[in-house]
Amino acid sequence: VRTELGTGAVWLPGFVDSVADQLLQHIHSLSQISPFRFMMTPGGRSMSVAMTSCGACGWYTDKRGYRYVRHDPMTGQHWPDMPDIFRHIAVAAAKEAGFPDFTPVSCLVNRYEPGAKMGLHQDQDEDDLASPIVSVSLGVPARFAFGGLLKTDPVRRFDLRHGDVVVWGGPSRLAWHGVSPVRETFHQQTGAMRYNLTFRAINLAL
Ligand code: MD5
Ligand code: FE
Repeated sequence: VRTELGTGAVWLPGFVDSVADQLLQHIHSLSQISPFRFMMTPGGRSMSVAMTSCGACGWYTDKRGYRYVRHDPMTGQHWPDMPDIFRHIAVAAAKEAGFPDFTPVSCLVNRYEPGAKMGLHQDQDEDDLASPIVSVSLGVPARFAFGGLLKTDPVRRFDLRHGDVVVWGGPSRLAWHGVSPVRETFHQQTGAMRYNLTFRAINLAL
């Protein structure tokens, strides 16, 4: 199944169902190397979503701003390698959505506990806005808000479930989006948590 949510935004429900347990095991392993942490926005507020990364660089925020960094500031070491199965599912999903040249450089791993949310924002720290972002949802569902290119454009809301993949490319790459507070519920594989993998191509002289 392949549903176009907007121009360039392709929803692949259940795309990773058969490998979801393996993905969760890798999330556990890589979080032993670079732990989940609550980062600080440049405005000085702690995020409610806990994050870590794998791959050649990782998204980071503190008082100095949003950026990609080659080393995990928490450990001083490189971020853990991107597992092969992560890279393979990201490339396959992008291909399925019509982006055959996608090469993920970084995977940001988001962990939502009950009540965690992500306010309306655009992803524009990658300096490669021609490439899509591939996102993989695992665990408890989340209500996702998908807007337009202007912050004031109306948003559509829909639920992202365990195993779903969305490829955000073309004009949707810079659409405003957010995640409503995750409700307290139980998922067999993740307990109360929702995880989201976001695969990104980065073009920065780091
Ligand atoms: C999430 N994460 O569910 C989402 C999935 C983030 C983030 O938003 O920045 O970590 S990625 C959703 C996304 C990316 C790029 C464009 C659009 C959505 N979009 O056009 O709606 O944790
Ligand atoms: Fe985002």
